[in-house]
Amino acid sequence: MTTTAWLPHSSHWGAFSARMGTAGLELRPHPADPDPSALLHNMPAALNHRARVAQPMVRRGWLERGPGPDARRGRDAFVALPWDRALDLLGAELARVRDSHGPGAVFGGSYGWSSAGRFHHAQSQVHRFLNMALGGYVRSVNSYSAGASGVILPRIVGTMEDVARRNVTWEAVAEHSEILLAFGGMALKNSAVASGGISRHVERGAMDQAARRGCQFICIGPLRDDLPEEARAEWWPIRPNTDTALMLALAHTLLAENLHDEAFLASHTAGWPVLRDYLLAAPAKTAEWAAGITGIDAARIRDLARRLAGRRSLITVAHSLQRAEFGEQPVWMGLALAAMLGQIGLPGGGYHYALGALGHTGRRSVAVPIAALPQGSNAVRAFIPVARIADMLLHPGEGYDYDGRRYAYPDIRMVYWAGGNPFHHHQDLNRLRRAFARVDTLVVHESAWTATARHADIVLPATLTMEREDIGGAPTDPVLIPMRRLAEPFGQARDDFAIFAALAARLGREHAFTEGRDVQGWLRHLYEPTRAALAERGLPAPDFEDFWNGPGLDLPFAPDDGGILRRFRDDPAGQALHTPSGRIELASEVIAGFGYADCPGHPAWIAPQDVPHAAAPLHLVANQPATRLHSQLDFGATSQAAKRRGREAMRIHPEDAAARGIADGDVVRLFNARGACLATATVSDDVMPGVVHLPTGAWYDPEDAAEDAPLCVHGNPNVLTRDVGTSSLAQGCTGQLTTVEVERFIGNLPPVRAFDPPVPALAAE
Ligand SMILES: Nc1nc2c(c(=O)[nH]1)N[C@H]1C(S)=C(S)[C@@H](COP(=O)(O)OP(=O)(O)OC[C@H]3O[C@@H](n4cnc5c(=O)[nH]c(N)nc54)[C@H](O)[C@@H]3O)O[C@H]1N2
Ligand SMILES: Nc1nc2c(c(=O)[nH]1)N[C@H]1C(S)=C(S)[C@@H](COP(=O)(O)OP(=O)(O)OC[C@H]3O[C@@H](n4cnc5c(=O)[nH]c(N)nc54)[C@H](O)[C@@H]3O)O[C@H]1N2
Ligand SMILES: [Mo]
Repeated sequence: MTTTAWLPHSSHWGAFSARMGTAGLELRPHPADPDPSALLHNMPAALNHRARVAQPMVRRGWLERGPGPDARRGRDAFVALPWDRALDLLGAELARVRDSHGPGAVFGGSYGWSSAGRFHHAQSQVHRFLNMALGGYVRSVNSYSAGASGVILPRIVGTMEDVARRNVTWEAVAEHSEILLAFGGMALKNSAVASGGISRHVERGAMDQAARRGCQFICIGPLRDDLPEEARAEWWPIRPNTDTALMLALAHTLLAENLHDEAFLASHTAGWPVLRDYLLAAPAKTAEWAAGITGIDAARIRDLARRLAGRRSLITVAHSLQRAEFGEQPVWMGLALAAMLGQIGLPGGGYHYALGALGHTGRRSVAVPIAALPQGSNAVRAFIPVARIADMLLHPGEGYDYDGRRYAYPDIRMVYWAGGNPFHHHQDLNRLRRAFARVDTLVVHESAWTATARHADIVLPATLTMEREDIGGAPTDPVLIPMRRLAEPFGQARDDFAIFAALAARLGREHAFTEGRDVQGWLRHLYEPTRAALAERGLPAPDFEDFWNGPGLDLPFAPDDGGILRRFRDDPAGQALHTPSGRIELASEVIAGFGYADCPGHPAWIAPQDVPHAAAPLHLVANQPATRLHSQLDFGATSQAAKRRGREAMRIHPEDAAARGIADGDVVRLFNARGACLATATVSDDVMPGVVHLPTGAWYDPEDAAEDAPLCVHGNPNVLTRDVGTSSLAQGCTGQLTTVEVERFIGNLPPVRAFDPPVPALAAE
């Protein structure tokens, strides 16, 4: 298919238009985008890459011996089958599990980002299918992004939506903020991405404008580049996972020097006396106390507290801080610090959880509804906190604590994944392999041979957005994009919708799943609420044909009104928060009542267990990658250009490199008690001493698949991270940080095979 016209399309990293030239796909960013993302360049390679899944494949052991636990998952050969045969086998297996164990034996949590179009959104498709055609599934709650904060924030201030989205906007930062204390920074690489799409990347410009006006940006974190140059920031390196101690010391100084806003604390918060007593109780949370924990000089801590007081200050806490042991604490203490400063609810001031973590934050909200596929209702009640998947599979029936209650893990026989990559997102991947070995059947829809696909029993090839028609949009972006098809499907790839419709037919539930609509029928149906709402407001509301043939439809924004925090500030009694006290809770009787030692009733310093020690003397920061979205399109041009010698680049401080005889460009081995991976060293003082930085997203590539804890030769840090919850409260993911040792790799360098498809076995019969 070659087209001469430029057709609109979209992705999580930006709206664009494209045409198929003779040399392949040509892309240009949305014309309104002031700062397009380089992640766009990952896309052209995807259309015909050898890593694509070309046809349905079934694992040989499963085909020969039938469903059942099998430690050969991830090491076995695959057999190509025609679509009808593969769908018949899968339909029969779904019916078997449902009939002999019930739908509660199917785990369909299927966590993952999927792709930008709203109809073909694979998460929504798989959930709808399992609800409509199977009678439900065990789901997952919360996210890897905000596992701890998603649970604690509603108990102490408001929902994620209120605190991380409809809060301080970038316009308000540009105009009003005077000092912005960013715990974990606000790296532009992160705000480049927004689920559902983004037409304008505004963060660089907003920080530039604020800094020019005189706003002081302070980046608290282990990496210098967690704030962009345009912010002209001070960089304060901090020992990882000690931010709560710094926050407590800032609070202590404010209190000791009477710089805190006693009136705001009295009118808008509950529990201040509890927190105040904790600040003063032995050991007093003084700057000297925190200096020993954080590695930051006590005099500088005091000075920072004085600089924050009496000005329009904004405290931001990145998601990353809570993706760590006791991750609830910095989220809570950051809020408490902002409450003491008394700026919450003022333009450009107060507390914005996760500002800049994504391109959804700091934005205004679109005032009309955006297409979303209805998922139906789930008849199965059982769920797990999302990052407890390996625990669930390894320990069926065992009890665990979560958010004030005791639950038992369900007994899962079948796992169904579409639109996510657990071998990207989960921690301690060697443990995850053992967990997946326990199930009867693992099904994956994928466009490429990710490690998850390689560990599956049934792999069904899915189209990319570029190979289908969809509607792109996000509730924080002012353009709805007709995502036109840019290329024919690769090999025999099918849309997830088509796969589920065919399976639903085999289960006698086709009409319930499709409602009699084809893709175009669904797009029209899902477009209608947006059109009707536009018409109701007297705005241009084209019919579907005109929308489909146009460049993208402009959507109105709701006003920038500061959200619930502004309303609460202005009228604390009339616009009370949905917390037990109706106020910001600096201490929570409810949380105290749970009696959790790992999450007490007020923000507290709890010393982490995973700290550097003789066998693992360095902190590892395993954060979001700058060159791709998670693991998506790791084979693309931008992602590949940043690798060195084919491996992921690991940054190390010159002192730590010298102590280990490591030179820039050396291949290194990172290891700890859980696993090991290779990477290539970049020696740089943009990372603080004592810390190495290896982003996530390099496809897991075990050297010898027969071993229990094989070396990943490509650089996936999740072979090293710990599969442990944040606390009994939220049980969130703690993958951001762990401890490792690093050494120069000597010996024969094993090749990277992550992008080579598995060698097909001959058909079994
Ligand atoms: N160590 C560590 N680990 C982390 C984190 C960390 O900070 N440190 N961060 C965590 C966070 S915040 C997140 S959100 C997760 C992200 O984890 P995931 O969301 O699971 O990662 P992705 O790589 O985006 O996985 C999406 C998968 O869906 C596939 N896909 C895309 N479109 C389609 C489609 O239309 N159909 C089908 N069938 N498949 C499709 C892609 O090919 C890809 O394999 O990772 C978490 N893991
Ligand atoms: N390019 C790109 N952008 C993305 C994503 C992606 O995969 N690629 N993923 C998106 C998703 S799903 C999410 S949830 C967000 C995640 O947003 P975040 O979780 O905030 O992003 P990270 O890059 O993992 O972490 C931000 C920074 O926190 C710092 N940090 C780590 N530990 C500590 C600590 O203990 N203290 C302090 N002060 N700082 C620390 C690290 O230096 C890191 O660079 O990013 C989104 N944006
Ligand atoms: Mo995330």
